[in-house]
Amino acid sequence: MAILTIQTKPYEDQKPGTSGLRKKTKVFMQPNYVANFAQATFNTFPDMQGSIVVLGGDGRFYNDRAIQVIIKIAAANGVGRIIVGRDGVLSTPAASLLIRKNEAAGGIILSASHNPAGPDEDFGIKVNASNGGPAMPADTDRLFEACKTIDSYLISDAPDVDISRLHEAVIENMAVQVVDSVEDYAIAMQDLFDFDGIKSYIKSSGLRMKFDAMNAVTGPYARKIFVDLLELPEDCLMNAVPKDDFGGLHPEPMPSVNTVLVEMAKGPAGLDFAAACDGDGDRNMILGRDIFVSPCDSLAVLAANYFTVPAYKDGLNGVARTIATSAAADTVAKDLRIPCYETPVGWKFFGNLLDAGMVTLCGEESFGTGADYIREKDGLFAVLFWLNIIAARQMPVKDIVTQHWMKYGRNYYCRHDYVGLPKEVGDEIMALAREKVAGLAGQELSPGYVVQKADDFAYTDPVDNSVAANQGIRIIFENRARIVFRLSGTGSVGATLRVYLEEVVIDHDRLDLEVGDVVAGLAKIVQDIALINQKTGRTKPDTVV
Ligand code: VG1
Ligand code: CO
Repeated sequence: MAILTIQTKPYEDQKPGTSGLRKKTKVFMQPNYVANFAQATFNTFPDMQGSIVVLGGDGRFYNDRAIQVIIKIAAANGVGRIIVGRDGVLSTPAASLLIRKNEAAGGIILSASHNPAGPDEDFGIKVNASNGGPAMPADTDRLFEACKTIDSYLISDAPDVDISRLHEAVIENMAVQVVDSVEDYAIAMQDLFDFDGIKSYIKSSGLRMKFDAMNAVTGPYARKIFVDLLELPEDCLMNAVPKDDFGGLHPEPMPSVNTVLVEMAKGPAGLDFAAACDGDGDRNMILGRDIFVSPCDSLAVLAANYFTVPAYKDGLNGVARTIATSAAADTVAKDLRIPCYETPVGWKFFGNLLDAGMVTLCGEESFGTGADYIREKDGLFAVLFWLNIIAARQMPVKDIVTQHWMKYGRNYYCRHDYVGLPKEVGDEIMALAREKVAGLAGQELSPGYVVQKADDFAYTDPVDNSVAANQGIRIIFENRARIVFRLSGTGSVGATLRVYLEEVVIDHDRLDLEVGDVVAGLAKIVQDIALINQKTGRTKPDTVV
C-alpha cells in the first residue's frame, strides 16, 4: 500500500447549496470530481485528521464508487477511523446520530435527497460537522474556496474495501469500520417514544397503516421499527427494499407524488394512518384517513402534543421553523410560553439553536421535522411522533388536526414552484422584488392587506451572531398573512423560484376550505410585485405543494 499524490485541476462549480453539493450524476462522474471535493473537505476540516469520520449515503447510483474514492482519500489524509454504513448506505438522520454517538469530527453524506437517481439523474455530497449537522455557511464557503484552488490530492492505492459485510479493515493507518446503523437508530427511537403504548394501541384499535419507503434508504429502518418492534404486519411496508435507482420512482414524499398512498387513505375503508419518507430518509409525509397533514401543521401539532411523548413530557425548550414555513408553530409556542425562532431555509440553521439547548423541535415546510437528539431532520422520527400522539390521545389524525385548528386557528399554506427557469430570469425576478418591497411598509396592497413589514430576510444567529443575508423576500401583513419567495438552492440545473403563501383563519366556519382558494388573493399580490408570469412567460406555477 502506498499514498499517491495525484495532480488535478479545479472544477469551478463545486459550491455547496442549501444542502451540500448537488449536481447531475454525470457531473460527479467526471475525472477527479469526487476526489477533488473530498480532498478539499479534508483540507477545510483539518480536525478530521487523526479523528473519526462517518461516511454513507442513500444508496443511489454511483454511491458505491464515490464511497471507495472517499475512503482511500480519507486514509491518505490521515483520518483515524472511518465509520461506513454497510454497502455504503446510511440514512441522513442515522449518519447524524452516528457522528454524535461516536464523537466523530464530522461526516460525509452522499445523497441528492428526494431527487431521482441514476446516470442521468442527480447525485450529491454533503459535509457534516462534529455536532452531526450540515456544515455552516462560513465553512462551506471555505470549502468552495479550497475546491477552486485545488491542484493535487492524496489517495491510497489500496484495493477497494469490502463494505458488504460488518467487519473492520485497515487502509494505510486508518481503520475502516463497517456498521449497520439500523440497531443504533432503533435504540434512539425507543429512548424517545412510548413503544409499548403505541404497540398496545395498534393491537387494541386494529390501526391500519402503511409506510412507503419509496425504494429508498428507509426500508430496513422501517422494517425494524414497524414490523420487528411494533409488530405491525409485514404488509404495512411498501417499496421497502432499497434500490440504486429507487425503482425509477421520484422519492419525494408529497401528495402529488405519492398518489397511491393518498388513494389508500381515502374513504370509509381507507387506512387510518399512512406515511412516507424521501430518498435519504430525512423528509416525511403524514396522512390520516381523508386528511393530508401539511408539514407546517405537523410541526405545530407535534409541539402542541409534546406531553404525549416520554422524552418531551417535561416540556420543550423552544421551537424553530424556517422563514418559508407557516407560523402555525408560533401560535403554539406562544400558548406554551416557549420561544419560537425563525431561521433561513436549510436545516443547518437550526444547529446552533439546538446545540445551545434553546430549541427542542424544528421544522420546515418542505416535509422536514426533527428534534434535538440529532442535527438533521428525520422522517421516521416524525412518523413515530404521530403514532405516539395517536396512541396517547386515542384519536384519528383528522380529529387531532381539526381540534388543533379549532384551538389555534388554521394557517392555510401553500408553495408555488416555478421550475427550470433560466438562471438570469430567476435573478431578475428577485432583484426586481428586492427593489420593490423596500417601500411597501404601511401600504394596503389589496383591501384588508396592509403591509406590516417587507424586506429581504437577513438572519442574525442568536448564538454566534453570524449573519446570513438575502435569505428570501418576505411581505408580512397586519392580518398575519405572509408571502415569502426565494430561489431554490438544491436544484441541479437552472433556477427554481419558490413562492410561499400563508393566510391565517380563526373563524370556526372557515376551517375546511380549499387552500388554493384561500391564498388566491396573495398569489395575485405576488404577481403584481414580482411580475412572475411576465418574466417567466408562464401562466401558472409548475407545481403547487
Ligand atoms: C429544499 C427545501 C429546504 C430543505 C432542502 C434540503 O431547499 O426547500 O427546506 O432544507 O431542500 O432538503 P431549496 O433550497 O431547494 O428550497 V433535503 O431532504 O435535500 O436534505
Ligand atoms: Co432528504
